Amino acid sequence: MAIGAGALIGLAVLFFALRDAGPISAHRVEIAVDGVPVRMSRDLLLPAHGFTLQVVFDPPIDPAHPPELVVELREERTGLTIEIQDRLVLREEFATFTVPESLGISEGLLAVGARATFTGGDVAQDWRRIRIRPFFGGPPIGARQIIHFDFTIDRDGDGRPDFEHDLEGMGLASPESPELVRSIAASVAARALARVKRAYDAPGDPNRTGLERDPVAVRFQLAPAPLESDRPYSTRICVGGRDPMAPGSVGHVRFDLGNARRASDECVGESQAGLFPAELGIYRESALHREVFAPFDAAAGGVPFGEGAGDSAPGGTRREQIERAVAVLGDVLGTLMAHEAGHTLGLVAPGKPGAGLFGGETGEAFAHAITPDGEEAALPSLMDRGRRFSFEELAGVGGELHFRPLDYAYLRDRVVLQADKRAKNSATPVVAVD
Ligand SMILES: [Ca+2]
Ligand SMILES: [Ca+2]
Repeated sequence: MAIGAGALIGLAVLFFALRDAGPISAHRVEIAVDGVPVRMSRDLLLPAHGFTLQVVFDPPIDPAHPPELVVELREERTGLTIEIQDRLVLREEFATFTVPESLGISEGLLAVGARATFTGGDVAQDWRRIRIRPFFGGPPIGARQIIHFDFTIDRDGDGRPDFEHDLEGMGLASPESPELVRSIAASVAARALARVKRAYDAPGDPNRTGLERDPVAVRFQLAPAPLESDRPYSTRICVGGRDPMAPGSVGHVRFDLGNARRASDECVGESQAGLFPAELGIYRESALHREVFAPFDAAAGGVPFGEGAGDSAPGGTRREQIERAVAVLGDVLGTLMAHEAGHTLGLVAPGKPGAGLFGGETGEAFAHAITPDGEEAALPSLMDRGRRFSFEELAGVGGELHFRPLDYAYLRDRVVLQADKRAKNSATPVVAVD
């Protein structure tokens, strides 16, 4: 009964609001948070500051002739009302505002109203309620997290990085020349790291901050943290070799809900984890994989790099082929590294907001992105289930994979996961995810 009455009152308020606005407007506005589609952001919990608020225009506007726009925030508990007008950043499709700490918003329900008055007197408005919650124990990412991708792991104990052996196995460097292997390994690692950094410094402003850049505050590096004081914030993920317990897995790490463990070593211990480039052969049916690696693959009639005629010459076809192979392998590995790093940072929390972030709860979908309907999204994103991706998608053919705006908002400490649910989830065993 109470719910029914609430809904009726809500409808009445909306009805009068629409009637007050006069004739039906040709323009619509919708309030959104963190650039997340409204359908996915409905039950999100937000921190007291740092999140972004949008007024989305339908149809888009001409920023040279913007509507008169008023956004009002009202704390339901205290009645505190704040009007925002001049601090809105205007784009064609939306106006946006990052809520600063200085606004002093406190925990509880926040009513947000937006009214746009267009030239000619047309008015469009929207309002919604937002739930503000504190971060218990601090935000999940914070400011000091480091992820160290270690390409020097030597699990088989032969005194050489396993990754070098992987490259030889693919024919990308002849075992005859240790110097060549080291140089190719360094090139692939650098290319992969650059790809990871692009994922965490996303183009396209996923959270609609209105800023040129909005990088995640995590340092990604190929060397261990040099300072003792950085160690408590450093996670090591290794690249190289195979996991004998999980043949065919190109990578897996332990999922870390809420980034409860800032310092961790994903390379050693009971459950072996990391990236396993030697398993990329699972994609050998892909046209791109064939095209790129066949020239060096003895099994496909190729010649390992360093053993072919003209391999030591500065230019030529072989040189172009190896550069392309390094680039594709680096981009594929980097995409997988960005995905696994996401798991160690807490993506994607299983369940719906406010406990989860639309992460799957069972099987292969566990801790991977799903839609509010529990399906796989039509367009792939970086935290989809690993086996969904084709080799071409991992390589960024037709556009690189990105984090969903919701996942990015988590990485930027712009959403809060409900603490009581989190405690319950943490009690479940930590499992490795692909
Ligand atoms: Ca080794
Ligand atoms: Ca972690």
